[in-house]
Amino acid sequence: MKTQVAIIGAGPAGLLLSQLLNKAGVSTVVLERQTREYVLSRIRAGVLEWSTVELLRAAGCGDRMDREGIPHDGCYLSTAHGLFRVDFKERCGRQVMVYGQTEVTRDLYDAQDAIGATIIHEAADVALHNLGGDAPYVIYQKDGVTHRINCDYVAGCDGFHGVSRPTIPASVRRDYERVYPFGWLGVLSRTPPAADELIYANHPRGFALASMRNANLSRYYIQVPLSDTVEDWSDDAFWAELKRRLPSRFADTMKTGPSIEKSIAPLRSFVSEPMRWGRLFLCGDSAHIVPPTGAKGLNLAASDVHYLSRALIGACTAGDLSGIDSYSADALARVWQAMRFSWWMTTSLHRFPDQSEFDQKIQESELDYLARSDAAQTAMAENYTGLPF
Ligand code: RFL
Ligand code: PHB
Repeated sequence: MKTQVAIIGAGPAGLLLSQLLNKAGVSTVVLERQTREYVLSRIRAGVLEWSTVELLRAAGCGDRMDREGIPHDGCYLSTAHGLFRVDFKERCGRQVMVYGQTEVTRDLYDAQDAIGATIIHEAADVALHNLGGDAPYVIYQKDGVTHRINCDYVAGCDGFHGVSRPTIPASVRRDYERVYPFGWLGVLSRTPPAADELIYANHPRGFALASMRNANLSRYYIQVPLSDTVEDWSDDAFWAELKRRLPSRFADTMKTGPSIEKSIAPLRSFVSEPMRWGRLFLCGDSAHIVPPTGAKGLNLAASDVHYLSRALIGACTAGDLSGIDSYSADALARVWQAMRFSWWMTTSLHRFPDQSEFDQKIQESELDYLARSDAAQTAMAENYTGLPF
């Protein structure tokens, strides 16, 4: 088989890249390790920056998001000093869209089906070859048969545990990492959201977040020790702990119900540089991971896709190599801004096991300053709604 761009991974990065390239007349083949059903069953991010919203519209898959997504003008923060709201629209003129990653992925699959794109599922043992030369190729197994795809470029959109990043020699790569000493226990429930907007709560017992998917689907998280397992948390125990950490104004009226998904995710910040090696381009979680506190993971995948789609369209349709030459630097500049913001949200809102009384006072002062200062709220609003790309 021959294609211009072989895309490894059918997560949001791979599917959105494929969609934008196909629309511009660039051929792609997407190789995905899992089944389509598995990809569509993953519950992950829930908040889209406005630039992500606009990119999805430009890709021709924004109609359902525009009908069913919920634009939010701000969010609540709950701290030792009480509850306050940051009004994004007032501070920086922008909003975010609450629309689940599961729905984004479904819309992207539908759009890819509509234009007859090639997505191969259950592709095993994907291996990338000749990336430093002019004629890269990808080998994979499907149903016990070995296949080969010849291509001009390879996009590594295969997430943190994919094959693309490890293909870049260790001597070329530089990895930067921070692992946080706690995880998030997440619950999805068919209940009305606790509030009209998201609530980020800093509490002596640990962080909590009240989020939502729609008028009858809520997503909640609490900070838990890394040693905890899902089996340690019955639904009743989860609701009781969540209510303790949320402001009573919301906790007292909150509707609870059976969990329809429950999982624990570790938190880490990770960046691998560079994001290009020869004809291989890393995109999304394959190159970087953020802790979910700033809601940036999916949005960073979208900004990488923005830079990479423009670069590959220039190279494949006009022989213009300037975009592929600057891709890594362009993407990384924005990645590090989101890293900093996600790290700041995480360190400001969580309880760290080794937090000294001094650290505690500094954290309280940070949040107190945010509560009082227009400038601090503007900085948060600008970063939360997304720096431009
Ligand atoms: P994805 O979504 O991980 O997709 C990568 C795809 O590549 C496939 N793959 C392979 N395919 C072929 N061959 C191989 N060798 C392959 N190895 C892997 C995988 O099956 C998968 O389909 O990466 P992408 O597209 O870069 O998108 C990034 C986002 O998914 C990610 O940033 C966010 O979901 C991060 N994230 C969250 N972000 C938020 O903003 N808020 C959240 O609440 C939130 N929760 C989460 C998350 C990520 C999680 N992961 C990765 C474990 C919860 C979890 C559990
Ligand atoms: C979610 O709804 O899953 C969500 C929202 C905001 C975050 C993280 C996760 O910061």
